[in-house]
Amino acid sequence: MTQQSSKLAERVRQLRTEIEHHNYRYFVLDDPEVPDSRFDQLVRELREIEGKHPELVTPDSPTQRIGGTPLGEFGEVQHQIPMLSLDNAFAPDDIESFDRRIRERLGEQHEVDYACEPKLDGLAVSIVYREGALVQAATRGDGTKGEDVTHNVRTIKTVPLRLQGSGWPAVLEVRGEVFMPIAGFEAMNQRAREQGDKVFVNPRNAAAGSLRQLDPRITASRPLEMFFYGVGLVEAGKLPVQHSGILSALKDWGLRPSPDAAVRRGVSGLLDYYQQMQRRRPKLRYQIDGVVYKVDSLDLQRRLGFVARAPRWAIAHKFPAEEEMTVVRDIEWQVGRTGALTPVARLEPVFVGGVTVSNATLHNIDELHRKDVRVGDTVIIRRAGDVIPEVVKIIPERRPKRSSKVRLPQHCPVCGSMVVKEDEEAVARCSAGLYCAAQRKESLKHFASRRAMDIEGLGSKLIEQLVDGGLVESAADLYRLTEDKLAGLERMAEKSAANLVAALDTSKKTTLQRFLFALGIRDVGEATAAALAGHFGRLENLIGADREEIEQVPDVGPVIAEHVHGFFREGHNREVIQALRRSGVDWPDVARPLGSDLPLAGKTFVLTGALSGMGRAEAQDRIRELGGKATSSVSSKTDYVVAGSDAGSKLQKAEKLGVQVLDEEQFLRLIGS
Ligand code: 5U1
Repeated sequence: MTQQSSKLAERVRQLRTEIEHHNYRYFVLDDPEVPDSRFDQLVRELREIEGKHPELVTPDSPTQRIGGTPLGEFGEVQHQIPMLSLDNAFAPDDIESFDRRIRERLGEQHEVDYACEPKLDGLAVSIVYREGALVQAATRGDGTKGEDVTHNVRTIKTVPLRLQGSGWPAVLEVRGEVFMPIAGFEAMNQRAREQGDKVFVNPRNAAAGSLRQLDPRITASRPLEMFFYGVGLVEAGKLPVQHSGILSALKDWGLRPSPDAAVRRGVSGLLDYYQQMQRRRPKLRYQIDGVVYKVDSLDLQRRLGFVARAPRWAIAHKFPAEEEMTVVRDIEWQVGRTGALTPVARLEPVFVGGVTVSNATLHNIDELHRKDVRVGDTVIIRRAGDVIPEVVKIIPERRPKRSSKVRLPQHCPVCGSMVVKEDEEAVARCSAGLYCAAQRKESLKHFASRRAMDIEGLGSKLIEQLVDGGLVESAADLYRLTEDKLAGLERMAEKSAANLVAALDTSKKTTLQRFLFALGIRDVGEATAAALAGHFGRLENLIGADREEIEQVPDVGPVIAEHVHGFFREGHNREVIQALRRSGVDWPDVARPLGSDLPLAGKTFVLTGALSGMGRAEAQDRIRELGGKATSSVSSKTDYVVAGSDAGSKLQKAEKLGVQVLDEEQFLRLIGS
């Protein structure tokens, strides 16, 4: 070897070590040391040298994730140690029995320590590292034989091609779950829809479909990740004697375990963990279908052994299914605050996501036609967390013989006025505005809501009674309600009537921002209302402004400006505003110190967890640019907590204090990204 080529070989080694280190910081520790540009520069340099000197390329080089030509078929891999399955539990009683069986078998009086982890809804995969290099990856298959997916697993960026650190066994088989994060799944399906390609039903199917590609370039283009949860074959090396210790060792070697893994003691510890993860489930960036408990001590695991194909020392505690099958009894149209017609499926009641569901949204007519849902269809319903249940898809094979396509009604089902649908809009609307009782009711519900006029005790049911009974037509009528008038309503006690009148009185002292938000102008959310209030300072200035002036407000585009301008040109709206003012609804003028016309002026934010689309510093900068304040601890003065993935105690505190929590998507919308 010439002096120059040995220098190059040394540089290649250095670059690989540095790139692998940065991969580890980024993917495993979630704490990158260098900006992306520096990382890209290192990879570029390595590619350049390898391009000019192919003799220096090795299979474990970070440039070699996508290698070789597409396969004709998958090879078969015999698992040296079978990949077991897990028994399932659903109720707390099942967990008590599991713990009792374990303690009886062990003759143990004391509480047992369990390693707890989320159970990812993905695909179990085994990977073998020899001398620290990834040599084989296989699916679980039937537990004894799987498919060789080495070429595809190599393309997953969170799977290291070489182990980090030191002390790993000469042969180490690791096992874990390959999954697709929800955001990646949705983006991928969106692209597929745009290109007229097949869409995947859920992230699990998408992960399985992506891993079972004969062409690794396709797998490489899919947003797959992997968490590791255990080991199989181990040769020439020692591992810690507790499962939790093994997970720590895997992490040190660059094999990322779930960040939510924890050790808990006894049944109460397990049930506490279950509830904690169930609360977090809707906010996680990936799907889980339960949690897994494993006896932490490997010695106790060995003493407990196996029954059939499942270990006695582990169990999966499943969450209630988020998807279920049921039948559509009817499809009705609901009219919203802005007249939007939403098709709603009335269902045979079904238990899903922990509650009984009998209605599910179909979003809008385009969505309804895309899914082609019809009365009598058997459908899959999804309810995740507190999200409104929705129809995922129909089962075509179960469609009754005679069924007909649902059509958009020509007239509003509530007031009979014409329904209009602009070509470029997905929604169809009732054209009657506030003359439509449905729109009136929804506008009043919005007007009274907590973040608008905050009229305590004026809930949906009561508003419906008031409108149906002819007591209230517009928001101004609310302030003309008296105890006597209210007392005539069904189920209205004297005390409640007095309380409501008092609450109405209290709500009169408000802020311009809240008042503007309460008016329910189309597309004017809280941030836009704040921006308008800050910019114009006084309502009269906004009412008198022309469209161009309104468009000057940060983040107000031509469409919103048109809605705002149009709203105040409408005589009926101005009359209602005057009547409200005459009833005593009032606010201080907005003082305009520097920056107060920015949309987040006066709002305090706390960020917790990781955002997938931007770094924390960038998010904080954006908040400040828009006039808001980014602080680090949650208090009752915090306006919003932005919860990224793996959000921690700040999220819990926000929930306890009733502070509004935004997920990444809501936050991005708020900051206009
Ligand atoms: N998190 C996790 N998922 N999971 C699945 N751990 C885990 N362990 C498993 C399986 C099938 O099996 C071992 C307990 C044998």
